Amino acid sequence: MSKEYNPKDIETRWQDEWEKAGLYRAENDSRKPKYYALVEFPYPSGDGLHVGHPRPYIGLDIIARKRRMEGFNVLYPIGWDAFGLPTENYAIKTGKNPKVVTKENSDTFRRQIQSLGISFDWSREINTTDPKYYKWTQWIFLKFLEKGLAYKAKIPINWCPKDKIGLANEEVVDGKCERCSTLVEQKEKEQWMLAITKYAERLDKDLDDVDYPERVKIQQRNWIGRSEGAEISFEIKNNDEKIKVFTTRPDTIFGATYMVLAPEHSFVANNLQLTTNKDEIVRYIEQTKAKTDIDRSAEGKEKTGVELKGVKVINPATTQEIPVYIAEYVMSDYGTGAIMAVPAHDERDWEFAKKHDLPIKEVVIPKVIDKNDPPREGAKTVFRNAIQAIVIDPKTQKVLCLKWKKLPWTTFITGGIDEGEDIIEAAKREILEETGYKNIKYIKTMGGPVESHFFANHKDENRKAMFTALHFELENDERIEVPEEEKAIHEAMWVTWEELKADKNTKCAEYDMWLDRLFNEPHAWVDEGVLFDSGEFTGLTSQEAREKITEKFGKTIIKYKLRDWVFSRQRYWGEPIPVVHCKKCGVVPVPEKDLPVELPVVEKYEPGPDGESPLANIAEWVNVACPKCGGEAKRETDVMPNWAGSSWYFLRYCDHENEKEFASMKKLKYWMGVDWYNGGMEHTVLHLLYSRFWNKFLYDLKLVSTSEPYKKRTSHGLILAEGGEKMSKSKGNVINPDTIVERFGADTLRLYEMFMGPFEQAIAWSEASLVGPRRFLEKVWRLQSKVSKGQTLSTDSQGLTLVHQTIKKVSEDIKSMGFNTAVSTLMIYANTLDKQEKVSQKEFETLLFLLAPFAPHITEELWRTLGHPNSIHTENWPTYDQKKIEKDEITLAVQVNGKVRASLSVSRSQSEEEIRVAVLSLLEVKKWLNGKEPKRVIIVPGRIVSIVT
Ligand code: ANZ
Ligand code: ZN
Repeated sequence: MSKEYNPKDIETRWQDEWEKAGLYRAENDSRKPKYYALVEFPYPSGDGLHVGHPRPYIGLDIIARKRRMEGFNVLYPIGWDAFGLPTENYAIKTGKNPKVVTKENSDTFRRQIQSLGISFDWSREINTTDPKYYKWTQWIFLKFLEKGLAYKAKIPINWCPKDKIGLANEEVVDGKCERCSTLVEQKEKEQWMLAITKYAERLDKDLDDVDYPERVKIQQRNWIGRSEGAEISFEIKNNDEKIKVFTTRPDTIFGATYMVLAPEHSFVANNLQLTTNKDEIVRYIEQTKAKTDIDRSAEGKEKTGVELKGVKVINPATTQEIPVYIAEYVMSDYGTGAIMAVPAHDERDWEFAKKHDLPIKEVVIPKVIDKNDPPREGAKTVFRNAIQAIVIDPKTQKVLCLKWKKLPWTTFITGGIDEGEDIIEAAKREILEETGYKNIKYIKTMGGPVESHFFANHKDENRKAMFTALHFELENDERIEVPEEEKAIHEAMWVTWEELKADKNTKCAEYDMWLDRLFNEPHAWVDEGVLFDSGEFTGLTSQEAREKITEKFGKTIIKYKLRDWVFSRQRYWGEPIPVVHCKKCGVVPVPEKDLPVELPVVEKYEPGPDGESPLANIAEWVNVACPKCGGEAKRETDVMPNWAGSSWYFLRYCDHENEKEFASMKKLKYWMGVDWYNGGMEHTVLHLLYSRFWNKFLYDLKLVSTSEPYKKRTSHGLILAEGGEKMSKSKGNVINPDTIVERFGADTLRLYEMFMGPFEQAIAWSEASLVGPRRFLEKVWRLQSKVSKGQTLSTDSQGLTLVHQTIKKVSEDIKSMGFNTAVSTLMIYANTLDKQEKVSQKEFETLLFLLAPFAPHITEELWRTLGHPNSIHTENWPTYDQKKIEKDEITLAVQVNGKVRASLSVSRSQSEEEIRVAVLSLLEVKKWLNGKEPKRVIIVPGRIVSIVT
């Protein structure tokens, strides 16, 4: 027993034993309830594992292990997501076959993961590059094809003109080719597409029913980009055609002063003959072609465009003719590829209108409700057309205000506009009447009016005022005498903007708005408000107007930002797309019996001519007989993107050896959906969306049992290098788990990674901190010498409470991924046991059970040393008794003659006599007893002491 803790004696021995016993194998045809825990399977890179990789594996390992101990049949599988660029590029560089590279790399990964004692069911290991696996990836592709969801389209791809290859987005760095730094172009190429947009609505809506972190749902929703709006047709002058626009702001239609089409809009190409500046138009279209969507829509970028001279459309609301432009900021593949431009209320349209000198017409005005004096119910509402004059003294930059005498108000100079009166005249008149200043210079009218709602105290009525603000400057101090009746109401004074802002009586709900209009560059006002200058809709709120205007001029539609998925890559190391191109029959799917279409072994992995896949260079592979007519045909040489294999791998784990189906419905029904899926935030958008899409598609074909694959999703934080930088090979700061296992043991590494900080947060590695978890394990090791065999759980009530509290806390923390606090709870518990002279076997075993998911090797060793024949990992998870947890201390209310006068803390174990003595010695009680003996003292255990005098 004096033997020291040495993980090297223990860890690999138990790992071998467990594997031999098949301890972590998920059972088929089990009667037990199932539990499916899943982590994202890794890409086996040449660098091997770094310490960041195991964080999620350990986290879900703890959950999987606890679930097994709770009696579940657990599926916790792993495999390799092994197609992809780094391996291909490595193959190009070294001439090594990617298959060989993949085998080497996954062997390393496997060995490393196994050295950590993760309870993966290795018998179900899968590899996406194994033909037995990708046969089914190809099979699913053919289903997409059969259902019309896989199709070919010409779309722009990133193209390096020097290397003559298509580039994945991640190979474009700052717009340049990652290999040769040439500026990347956009080039149209025929690509296979998957129609994920057909599932946009469900992918959005069904997020309601899954347990994902809110931020994950938000990211998914933003990517899908659901947008409710209106489709409105604009007639073309002297032409029977119409152009449809998509707008989310139909309420602004009266302000649509021009129209913009995407340069690719079919109307442009089809009607060039109508225009008088054809060359200019064609040149602009050519220019835009080379640009990416991100370039085109970048904020703050100069808004270029060209008018289609000779073409006009009619704004259906104003019936006015408006010009038509093409501009790169309108995308061809969103909405209808055409917009009604409303410069007054859209930033991009504003910038464009400024640049091209187009009219800006304000049609929605702010609606302001005075929070200090909101309109009152029952009071009559009076409409006013009014001005606010903002007079500034250029010498002091102070502003002229009115301090009201009988009301706690500070206002600008304000007053009604008389019928037919010019607003500048009205403002000047008010300034003179109310302040006496004679020489005032008009600067500008500060934008359109604002609709202001407030209760006018001095008139006892609600006001709905259309305020227009005007900016003036004081020329000199010359004043006339202000009439007495004005003086009685308010007094004029000069204040600074700060004073005005700080003055709590400042009665100007529009204050921030005026400040913005006074001091900032004019800009679009994009918020909602009240309609202005909009015919019969004037005065309606934006929301009311949206409905009414849509009804009159168009129809409601829903658009999504999501685009169809570009599903082909001109590469080697991917799943061949299983179709054949026949001169006679066109695209012919490879018959199911001929699947998989295997990747041929080749010598060179460079792309083919004109950016074709390297497969195009292999004539013997490419040329085949058409499966339909037997004539000359060629294989498709594009391969699938890396996302393909991971879009359905969770299904294959359920039935990984099935040669007849990708997985049988019976097995899927038992195992799916995944109960808990943990993965990185970097996969929150694409992988999660793609796999949800494939699952839904297969669900619709009645080939899987649930419409959502994952019931619950969580994300772990990254482990950063010491100092907080990202670990990367190029920075030379990568830490290999092998060295940690060698020096400290796998259990210490596991415990450290769980203890280092909250699981969801990024955290820096700290070598020095590994000592803590190691010492803790040594303490647990030493505790075995204190165990008095056979003795049952502590009878000491405090000890008993701690045991139950610890079970509860650790159980709950694991459930909520509070792994770090679970570990500290176990540390406290171990410390308490360590302070005892003797430790009962029960107390010690409880510690081992709770620690087993975190440190599976040491707990197994200690458990067996106690003489148990079976693995600790098949034992039952300890349960707790809530009653024993409630704090030993309880608080009793103390009543004197029916009224609560005091309270008293006592231990649960105190006797009634002890309580009686304690109560009667309380100062508050003595006061009421006044030196006399109580008539009665009634003790209701655990609740109340009642004293009658
Ligand atoms: C008029 C308008 C007035 C608009 C206004 C906005 C504000 P989301 O919310 O992203 O769906 N739009 C429509 N199709 C476009 C395209 N193909 N390329 C670029 N912009 C396009 O945005 C919808 C709004 O974006 C639409 O509503 C349209 O401009 C613009 F005060 O129409 B709006
Ligand atoms: Zn044919």
